[in-house]
Amino acid sequence: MAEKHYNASDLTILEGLDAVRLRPGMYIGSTGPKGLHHILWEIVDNAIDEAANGYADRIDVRLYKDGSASVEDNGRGIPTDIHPKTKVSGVQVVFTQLHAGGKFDEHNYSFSGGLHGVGASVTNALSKWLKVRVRREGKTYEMGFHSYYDEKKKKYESGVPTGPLTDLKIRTKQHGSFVQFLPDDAVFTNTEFSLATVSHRLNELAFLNRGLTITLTDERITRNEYLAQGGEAEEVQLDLAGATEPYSVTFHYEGGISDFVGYLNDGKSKLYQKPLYYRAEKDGILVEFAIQHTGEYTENLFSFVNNIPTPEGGFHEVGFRTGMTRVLNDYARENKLLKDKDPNLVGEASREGLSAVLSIKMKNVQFEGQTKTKLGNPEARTPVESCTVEGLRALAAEPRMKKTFDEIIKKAQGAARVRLAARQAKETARAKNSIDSLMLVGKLAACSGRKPEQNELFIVEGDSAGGTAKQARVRQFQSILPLRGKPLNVEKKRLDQVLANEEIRTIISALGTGIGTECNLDKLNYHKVIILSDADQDGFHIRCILLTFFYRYMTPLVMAGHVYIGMPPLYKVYKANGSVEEYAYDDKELQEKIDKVGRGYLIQRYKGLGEMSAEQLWTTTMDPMRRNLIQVTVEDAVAADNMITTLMGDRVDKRKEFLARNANFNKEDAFMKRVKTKKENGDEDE
Ligand code: TTJ
Repeated sequence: MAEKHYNASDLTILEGLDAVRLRPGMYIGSTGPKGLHHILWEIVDNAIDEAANGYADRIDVRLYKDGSASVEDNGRGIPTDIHPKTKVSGVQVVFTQLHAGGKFDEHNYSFSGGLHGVGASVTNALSKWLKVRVRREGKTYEMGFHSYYDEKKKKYESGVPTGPLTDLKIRTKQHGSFVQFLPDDAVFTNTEFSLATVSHRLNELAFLNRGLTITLTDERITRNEYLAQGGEAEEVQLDLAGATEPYSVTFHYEGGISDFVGYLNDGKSKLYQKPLYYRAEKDGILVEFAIQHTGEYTENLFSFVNNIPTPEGGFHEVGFRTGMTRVLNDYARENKLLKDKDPNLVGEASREGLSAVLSIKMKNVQFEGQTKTKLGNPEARTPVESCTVEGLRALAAEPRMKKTFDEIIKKAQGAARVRLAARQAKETARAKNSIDSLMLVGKLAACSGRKPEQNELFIVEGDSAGGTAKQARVRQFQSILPLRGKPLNVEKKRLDQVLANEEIRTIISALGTGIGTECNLDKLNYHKVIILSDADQDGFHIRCILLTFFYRYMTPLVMAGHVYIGMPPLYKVYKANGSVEEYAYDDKELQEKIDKVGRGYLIQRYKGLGEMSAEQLWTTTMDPMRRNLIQVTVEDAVAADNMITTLMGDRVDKRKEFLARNANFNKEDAFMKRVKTKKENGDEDE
């Protein structure tokens, strides 16, 4: 007989907070930065629920110098009365029982399946301490919890009350909940909240919950410090108060997801001025969407389920797209924009240049896909489709909307014509494929290894640097693809033109995945695709163009984290006698290296990759043990799309201003700030 390790009492203990401690990953995904932020979102989600149910209209989030964070709402307050079954206060239940909380009310849309919605007790279990203050029915209550190592029991005690829920005897007319906690550094690899991450998510939540006011205050940094770092301001104006006041920002959108679409389309030309908006409930699913067509050529649909982004799509997106195509075709036929003999407009064409936000709320959510961000509930499809049809039909029936819908149809018809031409161009390109592979032989210095997981493709700016890289590489796993000149600007081109470009075709053939809807990562030849460009304006531009191409046409490649940016050093600090040679990747590091080398040093500033010898390029930029690689992730697709539009779009003024503000084109450049990145072998998550 196998040994019996567990009995019923073991199980009940393990179901408590100890289980969370033992396997944090099971509850929050990881103990890296994602997991850290997750325990903040658990608390924020509770406050959002209270607001979504109409009981709160303010949420204040604060990040403190000691590393703790707090969330406060002006809702009803977490229940303080004694729970009849457990004989402890509602507050204690919420913070010590897994899965406890208002979310499991019948009236609420509870989250499950994904990682969100594991409950506030998980935050408590993974915090050094947690404080709760509740104001309700005129009274103020407080309760604390802590986690510590119990020497006697030789184990960690997690989320233990420091005392009972206490009535502070402070009368108040206000009501709400305040929760502050310090993430435990024994659990998380890094306990520093990221202002950019928190800010981005709270902004998104404000868009998704119209009318709600969310403020974020970061006590770790003053307003002036924030502005000096670049902030989001166009013009930096420091003031006296800003020298001492913490940085604070407020998110509030009366228009909700319509404002979200307006934000996505900022700076783009629009087919009609106001986004179309609709909201309805069907079969227990709440559906809300806002759409607006632009003059661009790609589709931008941002979907959410229970306020959680679903970049991998799923059944709700299928329903939405199907519904849209149906209404537009019906409209076109009824208004004789399509003749009886004309074929239907294909959905893709009617979504060209579309920016849309789709937000649904439903119960028992199942998330699927590579990154668990795809809605797997098939029952979501039909209700979303009928709400979309109902909403768009109602809008199209309004006489004042005629011009808008006519414009949408006109644009779709134009797109359909171009698509036909594109398909023909693509077929020609396919026919030429064998020729392409032949052309590659001359350009691509392919590696000898046949294991894609180990192989790296360096896309190198310029033939000369390409030559150096070919000498420097380890032939076994490193391939070099030199790029001559600039690849074309993808933003402005349609698919057929992108495909016609030789540089782009070379990249597509080298990677092997195919593009667009046909992009298949199983066929990827290189698990690391490394862009290596000069640390100057041209290099920055080339990098942006390549990233735009990957983002738009090989999205899965970026999503799966296969795209990297190689970081050549900016300086060499050395001694004339050759006894010392140090490399610096930014100005801060330059000073450190100068200090380290001491007297009698010389500095070489690298203006381009071409100035380096093969040996130098290898040690500083290509050797996996020593190089500085930055992994590009498009978690922040909204910001990336915005930046790409600014940089590559029609707004020359914006682009110039953007480039002028970001003179340092290396490590700290704007792209790095806006598109989240991580260093190679950094976090274990993401
Ligand atoms: C539950 O049903 C009775 C009335 O109060 C409902 C409730 O749970 N309200 C509530 C919880 N409002 N705010 C919260 C909450 C806020 C924060 C910041 C953190 C947590 C864990 C809960």
